[in-house]
Amino acid sequence: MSYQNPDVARVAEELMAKLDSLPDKKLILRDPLLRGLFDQLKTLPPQERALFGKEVNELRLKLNSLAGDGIVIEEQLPIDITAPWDVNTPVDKMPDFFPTEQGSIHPLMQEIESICNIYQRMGFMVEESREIDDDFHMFESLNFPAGHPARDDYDTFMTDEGLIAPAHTSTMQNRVLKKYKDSLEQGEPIAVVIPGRVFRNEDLDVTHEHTFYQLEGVYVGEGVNVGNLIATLGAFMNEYFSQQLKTKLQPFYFPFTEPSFEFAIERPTALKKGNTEADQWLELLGCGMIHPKVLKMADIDPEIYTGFAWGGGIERLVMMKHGIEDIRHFESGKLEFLRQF
Ligand code: FA5
Repeated sequence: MSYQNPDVARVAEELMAKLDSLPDKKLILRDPLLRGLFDQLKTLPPQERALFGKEVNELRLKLNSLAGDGIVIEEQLPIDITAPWDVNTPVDKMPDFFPTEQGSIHPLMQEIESICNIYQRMGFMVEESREIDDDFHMFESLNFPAGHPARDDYDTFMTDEGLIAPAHTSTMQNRVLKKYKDSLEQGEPIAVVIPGRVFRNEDLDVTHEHTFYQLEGVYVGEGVNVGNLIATLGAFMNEYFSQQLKTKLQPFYFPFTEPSFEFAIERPTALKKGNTEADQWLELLGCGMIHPKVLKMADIDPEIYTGFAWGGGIERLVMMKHGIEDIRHFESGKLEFLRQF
């Protein structure tokens, strides 16, 4: 057997040479050289650990079988040293679990569940987003051709190979349109919401994070119009904030919707401020009628079907509901913040 790691290869060679000279071959399993490899494993960065660990384990198994069948290794060596215990750990040495009553679901996850629950009751399916994507889904499928200036508005993180950490959940639009195209053609409108984690190269402040959650919504059918968009979002907001709120649209620009809007709601009572126009309204999300080119990219005929889409920041919505003043609390891990939920 040859080992890729030079340290494992050297120790393997030395231990093999030693094996024959030992009065009791089982002693090879206690050799400090072998133990040294396991100590070394603990110091390695995670990306090197897997291969190194595999090779050290292979060497141990080989020595075990050379030392004779049926050997019971009294002082067991770990199988996965990154785990807090392993299959060989005696019951009385197992670590204690924290009692479950000391843990809780993160407030964002609780809210995502309740947001999705409202949309499900409105007839929407919930689909999962993804955390690595490509140029086609981030830009091309959303009507940002190469060189389109609006590409610069999304400060994306990209690998050298061109993979992209999605900067918005709109990357999922093409996928859900294609997935539900057949049922659309059988008369069933496409109604999907997609919560997901997104990433942007941002200057951070109380309302801007580099990693945050969005909720995308897509609705497509025959004769769908802006009135349906306003009614759908308005119904959601009333349910989420448990009160009847006025809503308004103001013109905006996204390459993948035409016309495009920003959707604002009247400030819920708990967040009422002064009396100026700016104090009355909260802008919550981007939305619009799905651009015909986006439908065509999914082989949906825009002459027959129309639809709307929207995408909003989940943290900002939750901040408004609970009066949270700084978005950075969510990922801070601070217990005094988390225990309030
Ligand atoms: C978009 O991301 C569009 N994809 C929205 C959309 C979807 C439009 C479908 C039309 C159709 P925008 O960049 O404005 O748009 O972000 C949408 C929302 O994400 C914002 O309204 C805000 O609530 C939230 N958001 C944006 N940047 C941040 C950030 N850095 N930190 C926290 N929330 C953010």
